[in-house]
Amino acid sequence: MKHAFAVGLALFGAVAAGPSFAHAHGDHQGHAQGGHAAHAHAGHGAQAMPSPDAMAAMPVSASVAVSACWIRLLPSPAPSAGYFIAANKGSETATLAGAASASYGHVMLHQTTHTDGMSRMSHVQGVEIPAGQKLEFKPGGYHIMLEKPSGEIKVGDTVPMQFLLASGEKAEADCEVKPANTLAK
Ligand SMILES: [Cu+2]
Repeated sequence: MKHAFAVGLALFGAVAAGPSFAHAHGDHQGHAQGGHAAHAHAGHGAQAMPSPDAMAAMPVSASVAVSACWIRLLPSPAPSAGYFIAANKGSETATLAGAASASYGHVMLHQTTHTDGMSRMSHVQGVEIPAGQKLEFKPGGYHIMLEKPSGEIKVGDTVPMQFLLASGEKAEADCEVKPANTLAK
């Protein structure tokens, strides 16, 4: 993922350099093509979470903020679920591509869907948050699935969580650990 992050920076560089090369149409096209391919690659790479070091090096988003994060603790080895509100104060759609925490070895974005009275859970690659909108991750809908706790996690603990955006930025929140019978914050 360090690679994908570097590609993201290169893409930014290509876009920033664009106007100065506007007269050289051929070159500009070349940059645009390369940039597009790099972007697609970075998006694909977001399926695998970056290393903790890479995550730590990512800039914090100025437009996307996560709040009201809490975790419904289930006894291990059952996965616990995390819920929160992601607000996009920016002027462009943001895509939440994943989450990570030092307290869990495996964190995935999930969605619960209900069809014909059946409820099922699926892994989602990315969740779009339109400009100016809030998206609530709550029981029965989007959630983060938390597996492989790195130590004992108890009700009342606070778990730091990092949220990866497809832009290569991150948002951070502290999640309050609540009992299994909690229905909403
Ligand atoms: Cu799930």
